[in-house]
This record gives sequence, C-alpha cells and structure tokens, in this order.
Amino acid sequence: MSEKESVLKLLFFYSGDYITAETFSRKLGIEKNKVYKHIQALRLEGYNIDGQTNRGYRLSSADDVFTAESISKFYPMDAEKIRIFSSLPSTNLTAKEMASLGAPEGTVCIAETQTNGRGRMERKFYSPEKTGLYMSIILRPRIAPADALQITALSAVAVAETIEEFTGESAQIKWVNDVYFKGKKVCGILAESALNPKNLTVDYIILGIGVNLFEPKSHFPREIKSIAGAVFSDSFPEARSKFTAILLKNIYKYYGALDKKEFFLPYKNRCMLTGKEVSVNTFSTIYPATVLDINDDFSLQIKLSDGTIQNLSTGEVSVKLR
Ligand code: BT5
Repeated sequence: MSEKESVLKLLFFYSGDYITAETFSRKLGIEKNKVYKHIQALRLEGYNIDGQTNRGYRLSSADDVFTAESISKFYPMDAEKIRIFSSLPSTNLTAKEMASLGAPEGTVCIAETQTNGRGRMERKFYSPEKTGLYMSIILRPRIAPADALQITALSAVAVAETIEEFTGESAQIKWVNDVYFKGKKVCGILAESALNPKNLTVDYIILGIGVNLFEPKSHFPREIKSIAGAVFSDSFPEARSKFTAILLKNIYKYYGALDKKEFFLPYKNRCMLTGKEVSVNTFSTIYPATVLDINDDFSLQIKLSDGTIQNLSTGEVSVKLR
C-alpha cells in the first residue's frame, strides 16, 4: 500500500475525527511534512478533507466517498481486488476482459455510471451517475455449467437480505434475476459464464449486479418509470460504500458454502411469482401459465392451461405477471 493510501485508510478509520500530522507520522512511519502533500493529492482526487491548525485533518463524514478503501472499511477485504471506474460502457464487459487476462476470483469491477449497462437478451440496464451500484464480480466456481443459475439465485437472496438489513422491510425476488422492493424493481442481475473449451467446465462467471439505491435527480426515464424503484428515499454518508460492503459480505456467506445451498429456502420464501398467473415469453411464443413452485435446481415449475407441468430453467425465458 502506498503512503497516500495509508493516509486515506487512517482518515477513514477515524472518519469524522481530526487526526494530527504527528499521529499520521507516528502511526504510519512517514515524515510529518509529507502528510500535507498526501492530503493535497487526496483533495485533488475529490476527497473532502478539512484541515485545522492544531487539530489536524478530518474526512467529511457527509462525503459519499466511494473507493476500494471506503468499501473495505465496512467489510474487510483486499482493497487491491476492488477497481472503481468513474464511467464504463458495462462493468460486465470490463470484468470479462479482466477475467480473460487472468484476474483472480473475487476481483470486483465497479463503475459510478454505465453508458451501456446490459440486461439479459441484449436489453439495457439504466445506470445513472452516483445513484446506483453497478458492480461485476469475477467468480471461478467449480460447478457444472448447468448449475450457474445458482449464482444468480444466491445473489438475488444476498441483495434482498442487504436491502432488509438496511431498511428493516422485506424485499421480494422475481424469478429469476430481479429483486423488488415496495412493488418496484430495484435490482437486476446478469451472470454470464465462460466455459473452458477443453473440458467444457465453467472457467469463470461474471456476476453483474445493478441496484438503484436512490431515485435519480432527473427521475427514471419514461420507459421504466412504472416498474423501476429505489431502495432509499434519502442519501446518507458513505451509503454506496456501506451497501456494497454488506452486499459482498452476504454474497460470500452463501458463495463460500455453495454446495450447502443454504440460499434455497430464503430464495423460495421471497419468490413473488408462486401461485400467480403469468405470461411466459420464450421469444418465439408467448403463452399463459400458473406458477406452482421453485424446484431444487432453481427452475420454475409452471402449469399450462391444458394441465401439463413444465420446468423453466433457461435464462432465455421471460415471465411477466398477468
Ligand atoms: C437485468 O436484466 O435486470 C439485469 C441487469 C444487470 C445490470 C448489471 S449492472 C452491473 C453489470 N454490468 C452490466 O452491464 N450489467 C450488470 P433484465 O431482467 O433483462 O431486465 C432489463 C429490463 O429491466 C429492461 O428492459 C427495463 O425494462 C428494466 N430496467 C432497465 N434499467 C432498470 C433500472 N435501472 N431499474 C429497474 N429496471 C430497469
């Protein structure tokens, strides 16, 4: 870690309190006159740091700082694995490039805004600046390609639990990859697998998660106004860092014990389609059905109007409430 990064880490550690140049120097083993230089460099990067003679320096607690360090303050992890970009076409695409160049499991790629945020089947995910979390995680699980749906499922549970931890209110999951809160879609998940061509096992999975944390100032665009919502009505200090940290903690809780599938019941219990009349869109046909249940492999069990039972497991199917 560079000296500047250590200075930032200490500012975060004492968030809201002043730290003297002597304390920086003593705790970090750097020369006192260099502290000011690092503080100035951090200010140029956008950190809001107060300085007062005799009291030292303080990071403004109202600053919605969003950096690798600010995230790892709330969930201890290797900050070097977190990359935050101010703008990207799509974090999934950048993460894919990083993974194909050998980036390790657990590498996190975040953008403050996406100019071409992607949903399933080439749909778009609206990703305005600083009001949402747009994140892709590189995972290298030892699973069969058919089990990749589990990664989407566990992430949906992790997002729902994170929302519940912050708000105290329940969130629902719309099979397969959407999280709803107060009747509106607040999160979409796009997990994309790459196979190893030699043995056709999973080489890596890019787990892309988009969460609307706040309503954008210019509001949601007309096309999604009626379906999209936000988790929080007001901002709070370090909101994006805290939410990201708790979400990563919740994802790893399940991912670390993937074979136990402890996310199955939490998924099933939050499933908002069970018992509902839906339209199934396979992109060649649309037909009505009733949702019966979620199967162990996270496929959706439906009943057609002639009584036939079907299990939908592919991501190339869209299900809408009727
Ligand atoms: C999804 O697809 O919802 C998956 C979205 C995944 C986004 C993340 S962000 C980080 C990573 N990088 C990426 O490029 N993508 C991932 P789908 O189920 O196909 O839903 C897409 C539909 O959701 C659109 O056609 C709109 O109707 C609606 N939608 C678009 N933007 C939205 C938003 N911000 N909030 C709620 N709904 C939205």
